Amino acid sequence: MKMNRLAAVLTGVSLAVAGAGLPALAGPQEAMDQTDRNKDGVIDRNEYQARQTEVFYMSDANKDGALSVGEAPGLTEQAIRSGDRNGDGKLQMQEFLDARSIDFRRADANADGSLSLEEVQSAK
Ligand SMILES: [Ca+2]
Ligand SMILES: [Ca+2]
Ligand SMILES: [Ca+2]
Repeated sequence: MKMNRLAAVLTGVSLAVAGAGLPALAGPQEAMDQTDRNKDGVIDRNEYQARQTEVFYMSDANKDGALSVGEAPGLTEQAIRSGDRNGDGKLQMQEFLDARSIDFRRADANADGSLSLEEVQSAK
């Protein structure tokens, strides 16, 4: 199964802390399984945000309430800069969630406010 960025983000792989018990590789189906809490087959905004909140706490290794470079694989300076609005070089929870909600909108191809497995699969 091909891995894409959205699936990686949802499963925490791209922002995973080593040893957090996450699979080394995850695909869209795993992303759905971990995120679709009410098991209706789609990820709505609340589910998405709840999952991102978990990923944030999992990734915040030093527990300072922000994600900094190197705290998780894939958390590059560039990745942080794109969401860092207050310019402190870290992603606070709100900055992180806002950046992720752009991913959600981008992935929601038919703009119905939820992500189907297909949309997660074809997300870039
Ligand atoms: Ca759901
Ligand atoms: Ca941190
Ligand atoms: Ca910041």
